[in-house]
Amino acid sequence: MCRKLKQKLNDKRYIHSIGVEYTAANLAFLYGEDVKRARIAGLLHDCAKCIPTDEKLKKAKKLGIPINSSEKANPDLLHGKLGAYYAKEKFGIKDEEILSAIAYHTTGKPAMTLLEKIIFVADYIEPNRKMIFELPEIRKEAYQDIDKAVMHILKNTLDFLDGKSEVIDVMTETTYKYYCHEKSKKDKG
Ligand code: DGI
Ligand code: FE
Ligand code: FE
Repeated sequence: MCRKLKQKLNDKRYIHSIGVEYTAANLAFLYGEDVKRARIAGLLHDCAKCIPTDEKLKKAKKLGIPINSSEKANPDLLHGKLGAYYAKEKFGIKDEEILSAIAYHTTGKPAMTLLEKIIFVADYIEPNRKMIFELPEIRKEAYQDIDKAVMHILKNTLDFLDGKSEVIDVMTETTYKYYCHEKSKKDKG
């Protein structure tokens, strides 16, 4: 699996994928997720990242993957959904939850499963990531309260995209609102 993945990625992306694999394994130890599934999802999550941008759009169209307006404006966002397709077709992954964790690792989605949250968070905090705003805090939160880390990452991403005047995927926004709402329900008791 590693050799095949290495052919599809540049060195930097491959090293990042190994980092996500091991970080996901650690989070799986802590929260009681299946370690093997976490490792596979972590390793493969970016398997479609290095496809050239215009080809991402072409491939997604050809495969009948639904493309929303933000994905059309920024086809790199499609690497999650395309990655889930390749994980299934080229790497033989049949576990739907692994495929979904790969598909939604960039935007998250409302009511994520534990495995989906682990991949979403591991992608952001893995040790090879260049320094991101508040990353040390988020790394600690990931091991104390994974939902807190999920929210913090979404907030950072939305602020970052806002600052760059980038299109914001409706799913990123929806996920953030969902987790804010969940938190306020929990705080009210
Ligand atoms: O693939 P990685 O770099 O490991 O990480 P990722 O899949 O989380 O992708 C990160 C990039 O995606 C980063 O540049 C921010 C961007 N991104 C995340 N959510 C959105 C987004 N970009 C846009 N335009 N809209 C989003 O909602
Ligand atoms: Fe990614
Ligand atoms: Fe990644």
